[in-house]
Amino acid sequence: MRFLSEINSPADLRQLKVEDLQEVADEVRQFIIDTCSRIGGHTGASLGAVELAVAMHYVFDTPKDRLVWDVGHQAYAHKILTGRRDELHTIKQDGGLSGFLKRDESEYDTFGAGHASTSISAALGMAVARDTKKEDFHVCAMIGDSSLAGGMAMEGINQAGHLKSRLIVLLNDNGMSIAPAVGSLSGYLNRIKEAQSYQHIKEEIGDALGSVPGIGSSLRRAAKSFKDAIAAAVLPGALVNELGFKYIGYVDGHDVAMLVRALEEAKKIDDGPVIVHALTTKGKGFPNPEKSYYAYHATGPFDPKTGLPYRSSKANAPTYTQVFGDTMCELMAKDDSIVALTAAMPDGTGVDKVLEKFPERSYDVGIAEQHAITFCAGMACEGLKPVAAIYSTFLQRAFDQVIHDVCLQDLNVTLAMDRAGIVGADGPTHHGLLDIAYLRGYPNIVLMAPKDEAEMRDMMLTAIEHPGPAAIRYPRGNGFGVDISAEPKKIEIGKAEILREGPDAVIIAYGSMVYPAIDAAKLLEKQGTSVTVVNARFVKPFDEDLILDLVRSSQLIVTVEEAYLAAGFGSAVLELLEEKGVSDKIKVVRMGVPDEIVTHGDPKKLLAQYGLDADGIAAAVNKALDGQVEQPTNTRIRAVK
Ligand SMILES: Cc1ncc(C[n+]2csc(CCOP(=O)(O)OP(=O)(O)O)c2C)c(N)n1
Repeated sequence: MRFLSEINSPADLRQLKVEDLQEVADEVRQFIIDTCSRIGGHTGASLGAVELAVAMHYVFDTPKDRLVWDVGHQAYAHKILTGRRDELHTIKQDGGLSGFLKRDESEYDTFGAGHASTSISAALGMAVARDTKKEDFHVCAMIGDSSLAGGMAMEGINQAGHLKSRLIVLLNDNGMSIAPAVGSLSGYLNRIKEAQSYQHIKEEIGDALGSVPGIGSSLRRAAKSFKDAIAAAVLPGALVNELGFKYIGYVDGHDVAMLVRALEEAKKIDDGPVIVHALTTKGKGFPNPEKSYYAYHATGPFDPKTGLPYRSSKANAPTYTQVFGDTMCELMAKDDSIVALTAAMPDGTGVDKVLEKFPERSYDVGIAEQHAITFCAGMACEGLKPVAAIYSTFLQRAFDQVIHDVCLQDLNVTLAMDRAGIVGADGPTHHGLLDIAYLRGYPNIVLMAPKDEAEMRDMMLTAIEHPGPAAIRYPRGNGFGVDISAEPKKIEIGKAEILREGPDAVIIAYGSMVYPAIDAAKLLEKQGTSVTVVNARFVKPFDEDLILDLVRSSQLIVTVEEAYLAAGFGSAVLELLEEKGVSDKIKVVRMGVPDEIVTHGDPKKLLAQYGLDADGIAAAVNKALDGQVEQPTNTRIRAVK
């Protein structure tokens, strides 16, 4: 590495000549490939944004000038150039760098990210603060073409054009989301590209004709007016003329010198926002990218020569996501009013299979969770049975749509909330720990969580056949390998299931915590303590009768959930006891995630840290039975009299 080993901050980069920057980019790219081939990561997304990061840190006086990255999954080059090169190998691992942007990780991470489409609003806020405080620095938002289509980005653009703020938006246009980009904005960007290519051809023809004596100049004039017509109609288009943005582009997003020129031009524009349109290739430089068109957005470890994944020990059990996709296909084959939907995560949610099998009844709406839910509500109004498969964390975006458009109107929309719980490496922005809390407080919705993949199939049918809103939460990763060959059958809504009985205590577990609760019961049995284990199945409506029965017959209830304790499943139990005037009759210990940010890392270790595994549950039962109400700091188990 001729340059990279000497670059410890962007100031070092800025000492170099423009002519050297392409080589710097090559070195950064190789560094990313070497690192990600060992540990995995958002490889393809980051490889596509290498030159953008080099050019931005070269042109802008960072950290005084503010770079705001959208999502942040493509910012590995930014991390490398801002003093984190030697730590890149720790990314997404216990105690290591975050996979996204984090304000307390670096002064160059001006705005935390992980969810899409936030950069323009945040950058505009910084630009307005700068102007209000009469300061002087540049603000540049870096956003991908699919994130640009997110509602929030559009709202930011709308206000930026109106305020005429000095703001630069660098568009990283690779035509891809995780899957191929969808929607009419993507079509619009393609038309800009096509029109410009055509224009270049025309320009060349015009120049050639101009050199032909006699006839050349008139044809050249014609070519030029044709070019102008296209430019007026397509090039500046809505963004420039209607929304108050200037436009520079497109530029080759892998040509650092060209990017530097474009960004220098953008810096000169001081009377309003400007968009610099850079064309990039996702996974640029990834070995053998043609093997899979989107598998390299994020990868596991791979062979740096062939790009092929290293074989990992494959679990036998299918993932919940796979079971969801297969079950949707089964159910949709029998009922043609069922419709499937994903918001830019076809692969991550299992909807890819459905899109393939039922293209006329399945939709990828792009990064548009809010629209997705109201779109489902509209379909439900007309008698369809939409199923929206959205990660728990991303559904947070659509909270009001779930409440106002779906629940208030009691519409038959099923929310399939994948990645509910602690997701691990992606960390705080991606943990799905809030869905119980944010959905439990409003009428009409049925909330459920399966103990395993077979029960998930039953719950899917139950939710779809339920005439009102219903949500199912299920975790990231593999099921338990239970038999899933039986036809899905409906479960009685609001009925819990007793899995084993014992007189000493009751563990009521919700969803992913049921099997660990059973294992805890087995551990306790060996120690001479015999407990009842209940698979709660529903948090709303709740099996009130069963819980009140258990209150009468036991001395201790331990509730366990993979979610925040506040407003969670355990809270629902406490509320019931209080409402029925029996809260003084039994001790309740709630196990879940306390009021703190859960970091990134190995999910098993993180769960253990909060006592959410068999050992932790058994320990909590023992402590509570021993009358110890003192909370260990790591588990924050609360005893309530
Ligand atoms: C609100 C939200 N929904 C979904 C995602 C999952 N997600 C992460 S990156 C990504 C694709 C982003 O595409 P684009 O903005 O074009 O950037 P690229 O990865 O192509 O560089 C998606 C859908 C997210 N981070 N946030």
